[in-house]
Amino acid sequence: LPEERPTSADDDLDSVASSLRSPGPTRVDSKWSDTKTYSSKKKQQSWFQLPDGNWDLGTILTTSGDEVVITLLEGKVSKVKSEDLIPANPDILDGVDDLMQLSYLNEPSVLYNLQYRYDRDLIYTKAGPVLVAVNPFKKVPLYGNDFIEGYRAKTMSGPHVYAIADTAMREMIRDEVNQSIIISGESGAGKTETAKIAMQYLAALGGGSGIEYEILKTNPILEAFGNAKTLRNDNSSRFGKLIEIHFSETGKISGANIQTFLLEKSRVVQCAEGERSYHIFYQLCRGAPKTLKEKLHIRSWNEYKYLSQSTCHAISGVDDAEQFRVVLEALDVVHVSKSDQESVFAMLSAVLWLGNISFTVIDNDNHVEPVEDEGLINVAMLIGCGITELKMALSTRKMKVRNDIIVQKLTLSQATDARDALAKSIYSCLFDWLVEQINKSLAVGKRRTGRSISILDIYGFESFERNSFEQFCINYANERLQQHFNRHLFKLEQEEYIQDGIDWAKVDFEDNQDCLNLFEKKPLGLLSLLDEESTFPNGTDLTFANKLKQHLNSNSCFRGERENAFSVCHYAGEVTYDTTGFLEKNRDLLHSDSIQLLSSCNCHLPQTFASYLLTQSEKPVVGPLHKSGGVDSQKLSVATKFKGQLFQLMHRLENTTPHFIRCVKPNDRQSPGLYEQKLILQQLRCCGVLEVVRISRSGFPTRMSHQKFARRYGFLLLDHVASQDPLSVSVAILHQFKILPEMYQVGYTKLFFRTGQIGVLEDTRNHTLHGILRVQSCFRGHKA
Ligand code: AD9
Ligand code: MG
Repeated sequence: LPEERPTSADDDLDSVASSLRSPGPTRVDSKWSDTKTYSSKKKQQSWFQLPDGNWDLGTILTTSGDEVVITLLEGKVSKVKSEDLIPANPDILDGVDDLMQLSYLNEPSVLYNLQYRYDRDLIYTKAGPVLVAVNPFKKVPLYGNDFIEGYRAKTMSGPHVYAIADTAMREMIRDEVNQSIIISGESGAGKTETAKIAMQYLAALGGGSGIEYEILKTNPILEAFGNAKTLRNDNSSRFGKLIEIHFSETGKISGANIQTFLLEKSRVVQCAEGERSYHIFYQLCRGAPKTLKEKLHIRSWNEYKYLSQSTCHAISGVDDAEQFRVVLEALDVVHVSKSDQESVFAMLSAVLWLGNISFTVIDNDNHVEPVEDEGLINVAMLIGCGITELKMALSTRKMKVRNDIIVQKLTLSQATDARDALAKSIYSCLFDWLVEQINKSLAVGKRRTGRSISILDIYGFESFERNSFEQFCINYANERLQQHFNRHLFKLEQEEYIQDGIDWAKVDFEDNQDCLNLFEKKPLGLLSLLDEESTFPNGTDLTFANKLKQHLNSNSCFRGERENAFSVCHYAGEVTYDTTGFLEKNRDLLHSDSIQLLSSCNCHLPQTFASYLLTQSEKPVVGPLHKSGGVDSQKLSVATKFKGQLFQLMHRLENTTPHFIRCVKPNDRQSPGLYEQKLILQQLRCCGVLEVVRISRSGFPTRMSHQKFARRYGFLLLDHVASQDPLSVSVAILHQFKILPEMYQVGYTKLFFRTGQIGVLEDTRNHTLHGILRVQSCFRGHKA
């Protein structure tokens, strides 16, 4: 009988980390495989790793010592080491809808199972309590009213987002506990689509008041203003989102609230080749009616510097003008008045024209003045300020020296930064303002029941060639979410064992608290040190990196790297961050001159934005403290604000019953039918799906009711069993096959097995059945 190999948590982290470091072929990795628990037997199907890193299924022909001869699928015969083989599951387990049902839980088996289903458009699979969704990149016939009705009436089952939403709905009503659906995955994996599918289901079941229609209409608005085409995803969300949908006692939707996280502002002023800025800009340029275009001075996309930095301006299959009409209609639905809509478009036009403002050098010190051209005039007109005031705000900075205010001229690069900072601030305030309007429109009525289902669509773990401040924040968020995930899962496992009355030996599971401490500890954690360095006038990205190395080198989750870099051992692997730009992005300064300019405008949106920016400034101090005691706004740093949001989010989630959906991207080309094993495996590791498998491996992952077990294997019994009740038959089978007591547990309703155990029984069952069939056919042959 196979022996269970104890796995150490350190082994696990190391192997994940090293696999991320070297993107080459996946090693035959003891972590997720049952290699050691498996003795190669003749006829047994096994996974064999090809030189390209992919796995192929082979059948063992002969074994001698350490060596095995196998035939691979295309008929090729190879001689391999038995330790390089990983057991495959019996055919009856092909495409099981829950990975927990696999007898052999190993990476190739999990990959194969997902692929088997994916090839049949079954894009959803359970991994125990987690739903795995593999992006089909095409329309799949799994949605719509018939399916919604099927899942509602329980005539349809099987893994599905609808099933998750349905469970959330039922548990909310039954247990009177708030629910959350937590969706994660990397860019382009399908999080936003999945969130929309869940919303559709909840809207269909909880609809009636009309508010569900408004909720669905928030999607085109937020996507227009917060999504953009990137190299990874034509419709990439550049912000995180939590939507909380409230229900009445009878399960009808009574309102909703949206919270957003960390919008990527830099995209407004800077955009990589092949990518686009936010969709709304192109929609406005292409879809605005002529009168609006004339009134707000809207031109073609290629006349704007911000938009023409990238040659990419269209998305195949998307009609921006048509989308603009969709957005207009959605804005009507969420009660943004026509005049407010016009103000919104005026702000967008102002942002675009800001990018066209240029400067001329006026003295030998490289000081500049804005050129008084169309760009400058249009911006002043659109935001409602004087041309002189705008020129001043863009080219000078007021400084307080003792009791005097002096005016300092800006250099070209300072002025350009001031201009871009203003554009970014206007855009991000506009985004916040829109979310505020949406929330007013969706506000929960007076009859609050306090019951809600929240859907979280947030960026997954990111590890690129070059990782910057954004990845730092995103990965920190994922570290927090992972802890939430682990703790919940652990609790669930425990509950199921206790419910069925079995011995619960504590499973060993990895906590990522050390890594979280590295981020959060005060005063010597990554975030504190970042804030501290951000307040130093002479702080630079290099002094920041040095400070980290000085204080954190002894931390096991931290590694100092060359000059401007450091590495963090995340749960999903080690990531190296380049500190270039960290301090500036963390400070995210807008000069008080610019805020004052906005507050002096005679249009209501700029004034509102100024008040947003001022309230941010009143918070604790971060931002370089000028030796002269400058009048620059001093505000909460980006990282600290994000941490605050994250704590609030975790607090909200902790009071809910979570449902996890892990989205997986099968290829980088956004094309249907292409299933790239290596890419998928890496994601499964990063999003903790294999961690679920690991946790279960330490316990008793295979479960079968007494009835089913007795029915399936009862005929293998050699001796007569006195009592025919399923429990007695089951126990007799266990005895006959000499299954070691530590390999199973008998619960009240189910038998619980350690991994691999059912495989042994299943093999015997198959051999016996084949034997019977052979005897039968011989017998028939004789008769003939
Ligand atoms: V990002 O982190 O915001 O860049 P997401 O949100 O994970 O990313 P998204 O939901 O935008 O990815 O999905 C990317 C594309 O995959 C969509 O535009 C669809 O074309 C495609 N997709 C995703 N899920 C489905 C689906 N269930 N059915 C069909 C899908 N197509
Ligand atoms: Mg998205």
